[in-house]
Amino acid sequence: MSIVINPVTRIEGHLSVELTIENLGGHDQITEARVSGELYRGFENILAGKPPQDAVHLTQRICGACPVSHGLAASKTVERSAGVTAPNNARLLRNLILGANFLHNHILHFYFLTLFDYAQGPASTPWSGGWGDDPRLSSMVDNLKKALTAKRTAHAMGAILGGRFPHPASFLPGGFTTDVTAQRIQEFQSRLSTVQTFINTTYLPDVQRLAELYSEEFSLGQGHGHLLAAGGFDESEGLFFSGGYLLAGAQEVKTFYSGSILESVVHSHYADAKPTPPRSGKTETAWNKDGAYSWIKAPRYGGWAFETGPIARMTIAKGYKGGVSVMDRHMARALEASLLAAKMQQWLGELEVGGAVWNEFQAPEAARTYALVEAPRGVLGHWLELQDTAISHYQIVTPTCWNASPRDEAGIRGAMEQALIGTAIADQSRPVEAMRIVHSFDPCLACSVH
Ligand code: NFE
Ligand code: MG
Repeated sequence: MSIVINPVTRIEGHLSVELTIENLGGHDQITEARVSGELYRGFENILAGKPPQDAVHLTQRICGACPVSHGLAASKTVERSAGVTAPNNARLLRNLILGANFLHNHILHFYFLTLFDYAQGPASTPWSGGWGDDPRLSSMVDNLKKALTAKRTAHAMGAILGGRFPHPASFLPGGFTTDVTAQRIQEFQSRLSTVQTFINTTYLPDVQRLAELYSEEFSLGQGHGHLLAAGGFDESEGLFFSGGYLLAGAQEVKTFYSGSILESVVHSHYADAKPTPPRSGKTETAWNKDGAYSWIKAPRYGGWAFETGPIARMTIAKGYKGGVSVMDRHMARALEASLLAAKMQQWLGELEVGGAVWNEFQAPEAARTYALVEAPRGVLGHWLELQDTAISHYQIVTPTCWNASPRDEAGIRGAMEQALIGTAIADQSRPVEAMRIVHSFDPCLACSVH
């Protein structure tokens, strides 16, 4: 039989999941899966003809969950068009507001988007109607208010340095607009310490406890198992998270050449074209195209369908030694939050009060550039072309494009589709196993259909 879950709730945006469930070997399991992005946004086309500086603010409006990553990717892409780099203070300020966004995101994801696949929520709207009912997790539900405070505090940290959150106003090609003052550092630092304590004494232990209770989910939702990271958080030399790719079962992280990304549209609602690199790809809608079932394109690298996100960053850059599964995704996300909070304390200490935060930027007549950054959900790329000092071409590939992509020309499923295949479903009227898999990716559909 076929089950359609539409809309998938407790995510950002409009996602539909269609599952074929068959009885094989005496039990019901998922034998086919189609993941669809249900909405078209059109940001890439909106940007055409605009001054490049506008990309920094317009692309942030793709998403309220990860606007910082879009602001950062656009700032870098645009400043590179003029060969300008941001001063050291701006690098640190950018890391700090991106970090604040990661901490906010990861706490929100566990307590508000994931937990109710396992536990019953409070007996009031909007918590009723979930599929979780495990009474052993009631202490985690009791942490909901603390989690809300912690995520709000992380948001406030971003506003202290970003001017406002979400959609910080302080990004600027060539730097950042916030002056570094002792007061701002102190205000950020006191909040960071609060959030860091919450992560280390509540969030991480709660995830570890869930992983103990549901250890079988270290083999749930494994999928292709190929991991991709661009690398992110600039250090004075190198990156805090190094990038690369790791194929399932391989030991060695390989170099990732972003020029080899190809986007397929064979099953997407876009005019037919062969797989194309984003530097020349187009976004031309073709609703009702035969065989199309998603507004998400299908990025591929070397022909593989990669998964990206905290599990990829932690495995590739920080020696996380689990596998790739539902519970590994949650563990990697929580461990990343802890690691990042500690690192942010260090970046804060490196800020120079009163030091320069921007370098002059002037848009060149013509240029072609790109930037890859790490967003909370993984690899984010922006590609820019300028003509007559205006944007003539802009393409974006977001993390959820990788994770929730449809099939490609070779019939290879996207990462989330593949992770669903083979999953045993105990009760077809409540396919909670499928939701646990989908939620473990932290999908953002607003980003994916940009
Ligand atoms: Ni809308 Fe985003 C992140 C980006 S995911 S949340 O993280 O880019 O596709
Ligand atoms: Mg795109």
